[in-house]
Amino acid sequence: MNMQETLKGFLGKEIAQASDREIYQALLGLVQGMAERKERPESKKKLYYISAEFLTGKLLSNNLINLGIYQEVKELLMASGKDLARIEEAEPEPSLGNGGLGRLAACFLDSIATLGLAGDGIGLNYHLGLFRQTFEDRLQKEMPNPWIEENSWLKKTDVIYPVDFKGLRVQARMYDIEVTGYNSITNKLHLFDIDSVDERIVEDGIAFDKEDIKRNLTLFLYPDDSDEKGKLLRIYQQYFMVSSGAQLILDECQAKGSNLYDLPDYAVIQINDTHPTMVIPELIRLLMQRGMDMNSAIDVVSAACAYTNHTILAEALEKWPVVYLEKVVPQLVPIIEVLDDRVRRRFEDESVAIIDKKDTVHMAHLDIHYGFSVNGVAALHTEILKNTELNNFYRIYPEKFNNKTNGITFRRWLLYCNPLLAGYLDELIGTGYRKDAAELEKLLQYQEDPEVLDGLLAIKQRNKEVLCAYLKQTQNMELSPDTIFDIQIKRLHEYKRQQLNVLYLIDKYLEIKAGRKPSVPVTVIFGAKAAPAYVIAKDIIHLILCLQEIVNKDPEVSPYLKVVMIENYNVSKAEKLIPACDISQQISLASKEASGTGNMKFMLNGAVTLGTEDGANVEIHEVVGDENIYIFGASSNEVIGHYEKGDYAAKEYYRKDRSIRAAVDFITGDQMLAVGKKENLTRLKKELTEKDWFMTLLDFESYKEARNRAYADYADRRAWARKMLFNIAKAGYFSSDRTIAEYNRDIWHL
Ligand code: 26Q
Repeated sequence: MNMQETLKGFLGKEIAQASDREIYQALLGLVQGMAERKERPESKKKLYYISAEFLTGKLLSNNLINLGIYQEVKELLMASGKDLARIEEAEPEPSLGNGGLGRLAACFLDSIATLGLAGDGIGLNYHLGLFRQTFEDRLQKEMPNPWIEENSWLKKTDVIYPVDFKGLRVQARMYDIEVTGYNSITNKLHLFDIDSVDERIVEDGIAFDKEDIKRNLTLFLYPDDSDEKGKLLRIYQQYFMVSSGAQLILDECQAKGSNLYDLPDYAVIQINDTHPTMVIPELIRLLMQRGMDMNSAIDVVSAACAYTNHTILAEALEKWPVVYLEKVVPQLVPIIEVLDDRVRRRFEDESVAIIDKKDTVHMAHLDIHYGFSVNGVAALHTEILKNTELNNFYRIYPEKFNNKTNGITFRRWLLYCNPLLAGYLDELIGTGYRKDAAELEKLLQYQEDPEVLDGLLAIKQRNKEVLCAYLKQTQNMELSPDTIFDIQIKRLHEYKRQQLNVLYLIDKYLEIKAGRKPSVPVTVIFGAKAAPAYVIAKDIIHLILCLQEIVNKDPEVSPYLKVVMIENYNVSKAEKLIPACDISQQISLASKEASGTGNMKFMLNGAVTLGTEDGANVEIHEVVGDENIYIFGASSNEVIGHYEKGDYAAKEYYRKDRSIRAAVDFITGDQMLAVGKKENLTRLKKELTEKDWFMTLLDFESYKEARNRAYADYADRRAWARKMLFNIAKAGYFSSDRTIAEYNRDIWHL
């Protein structure tokens, strides 16, 4: 049967007669059928990528591309007057992640399947995922984000495992999502859930009874854990995930003939940050239940588990009080005590203990002692782990530490989101780069070719027009594609320094008001969600929204500068913003951003980075060279030095630098107070002048210089296009196919 007949079969009517929703549902059925019939990898050993987040984004188009039928389906629909892009709008976006770590897990699953490796994901099926963000009175409001429909990518299975909490047994049910590789095999993402979850307990935004575990267990991703009840719920969620996952792993290995003593020949478990760390004691517990002695169980588990670290921020390194674990998972406590005891017998150093003097369990320490590999996610990040943050561990286990610089899947972040550029690359260098990203370098032969340079500019212009139309339609914003598109999209966090970007904009606003008009007009776009309990982050969102109001409504300024805050920034919005970007803002305080992956997506789509020497920016700088990136700010060594000496004083910068003072004072000036809330704005100003833990003011001058230089360079269109070309050509290294090949070569050995 041909595609048309199959699709009509699913629809039960002519394509032309069907609604976009009906066509979406039909394509879902068709794709799922194809994916199920695809080849599965056959191998003794399998990778289990266990993660609290999988930020997959929408799945329809990605699957059509990976199954090799995107073009055919698109044309087929077109022949009946249907537009695939409109049909995609009918698909709800699963919101099973916060940001980088979750999106990385999704890119990895794509690459694992593409490389034909046997590797499944294990996670949780949050019904409401991460909150949906709305703006009310220029403040962030959180709303539930239901994404599961009657007919969805999730397939309910009959696989059920009991999970025991103190005084409560629940049944974990497994749901599966097919993970199609690009012209390759299919793996699975297993998401666990319980049948008794009840969305109706949510009231007033995203508030709910945190103690009603049977009804709330898989409702939300990372419920607010600013209080004890929230922390306990997080432990419930984490244990639920790892216990179901561990049972699945052991069952699958035994079914393949493992006697469990040889578990490491059958399974390798990649622990995505510390959120799934309890899988280590849980596996030990289950192995003992299945008859193994404790010493062997510890050895077996240690040879099967590997840990990835994604942060050096102290507040993100998970620590659980033993008393909390006692309340939720008392069965793990004696095991963790034994694990700690063994460490204490071997090492006197208190700083490497698992349970500290205050009876708190350090999850990362458990991973490092009882896993065989510890990796950072960019070269600089891994060096900081080895030399500073985890130095005491590095000295004990130098052989465990390794770097795996992050990557992104080019299927979603080039072929799908930027078809014009992908098509043009096909014409210029052939399609080989689609499987072997390093082939993008072939583009370098065109660096002096005016026709190609103009071609790249024309594609960027077209993508900007498309974005303008979308923002007109969705946010009623009038924007001009004939301006520089300068974009910062990522979670809101003080270390990422959206506030630095804002201070620059205030400074620019004041300059324009003083009659110094920029030669090229600029459109500055932000997209960011703040954690619901993160007060200062929410204040920064308020500041951006107030500034948007002031700048865009000022007829003297708005012809030269526009500020746009995207509502509910998510993967689908990133796919629209990134291809239209000229300048990619990657301005974290050096040493704080483990890697960043947005930086790679922008580069691949021909944006030029304005950034600090942080995370993977360092490696981007290395491959593109000084000419094709704008680097500014203090180095990570300088920053680490300031922390060690405690000698950074924001007040000094505020006092000494007139433009800093004017910009900071503007935050609580009359104009701001006319549109914003005094409480929020004064709190933020105070934070910036009296604390400024992430050293915003330290880098202000050099940021301003670099950003102005980038704006000036933009005017020489051909020279700018050459920078774009270099960025695209050198992006191959940042393909997650390369990253996954390295994980497999050094860690997984599949
Ligand atoms: C921890 C404790 C309590 C509550 C929440 C958390 C928590 C939740 C989410 C801690 C960390 C996260 C997410 C971290 C994250 O997304 N890290 C990013 O990972 C990317 C992929 O490696 C990197 O590129 C980014 O640099 C890093 O910030």
